[in-house]
Amino acid sequence: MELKNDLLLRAARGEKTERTPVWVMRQAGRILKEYLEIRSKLSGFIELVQTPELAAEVTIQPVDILGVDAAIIFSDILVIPEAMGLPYTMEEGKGPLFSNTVKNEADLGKLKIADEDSLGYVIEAINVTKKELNGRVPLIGFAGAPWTIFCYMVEGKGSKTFSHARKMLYTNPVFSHKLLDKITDSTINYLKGQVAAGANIVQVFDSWAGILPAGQYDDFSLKYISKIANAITDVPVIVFAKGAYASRKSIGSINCDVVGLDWNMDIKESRSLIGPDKTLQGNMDPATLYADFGTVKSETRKMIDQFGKAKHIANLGHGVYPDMEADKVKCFIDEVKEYSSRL
Ligand code: 1CP
Repeated sequence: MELKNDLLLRAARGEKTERTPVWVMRQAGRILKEYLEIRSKLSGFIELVQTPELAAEVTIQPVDILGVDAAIIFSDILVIPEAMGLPYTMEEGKGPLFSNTVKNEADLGKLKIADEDSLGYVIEAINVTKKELNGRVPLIGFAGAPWTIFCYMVEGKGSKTFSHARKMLYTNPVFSHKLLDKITDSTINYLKGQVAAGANIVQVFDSWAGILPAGQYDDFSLKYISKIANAITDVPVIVFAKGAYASRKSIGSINCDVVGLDWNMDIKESRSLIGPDKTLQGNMDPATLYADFGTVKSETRKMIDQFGKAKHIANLGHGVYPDMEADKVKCFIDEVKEYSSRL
């Protein structure tokens, strides 16, 4: 179907656009009261993710309420470990918890390679979302990067250090690569399924990129992201590797279309490391949205000025936080649209 607003896709391919497209990481399911209303009627987050009609509804809310230039399918990166055989629960206020972790060859042997059938509820949510979006804006599909998923599968929960996962890289690199391979194959199947169902672009979230030193990052993470980028041929691929300062040059050399920057990555320096070809995404400090409206606007303009008008998708440097006001997020979005269309 023809998209009425395809700014994001054109910018991702490096084409000129009338203005800078904008969306916000974690725009669905964190800050909108309309989301919390739906969520409060259900047993929890997992029920929402697994009910396609409701997942579609909360996916579209930010398009209607905030005016973003793309929707991102409401799901989580942790559906992959689940489909591979590690179920999780979402503990209120604490985050995810896995009852089993991957410790040895026997655990690894029991893991399945996920296919789109094991994630049918996400594929169905994409089908419903596409129908209801009716071509208004593109739909972003996503998955976690294999390294970030490895962190949860080995650790079993969120962590500041992911020391069990990091220990595994040093004590058993061969095993680590086998697990990363299995996650990568699962992720490729999953993303291909999302694209077949109608996702117009996909983002790979490497949220825990920043805890690895550069040499290990290239070997244990970027290699697998690169494999994914090579396998997804029909739509643009965005790679967001939070904190991967030392690896920006190598990220610039893989076969992706867009590189996401976090808010500590200097824009000019990143452009010179990544090179002129790729589109950059980001990167205003999310905490700016705690400031007054005037500051939100002036910081947004500063960001636009540094990226310039071409080859940029405006976003925050990481997701919005749950206690942020929707009006401030909207102010950021409106200012990107207004200011960039005057350039
Ligand atoms: O825009 C959106 O919010 C779309 C849906 C979405 C996305 C893109 C959710 C829903 N999660 C994610 C990605 C995700 N999940 C990432 C990568 C992006 C990032 O770095 O923020 C990560 C690391 C997760 C894992 C996760 N899921 C955590 C973090 C745990 C930790 O390590 O501390 C948590 C708390 C979740 C739960 C979750 N995921 C999404 C929602 C709405 C929620 C909250 C669940 C609830 O309602 O209780």
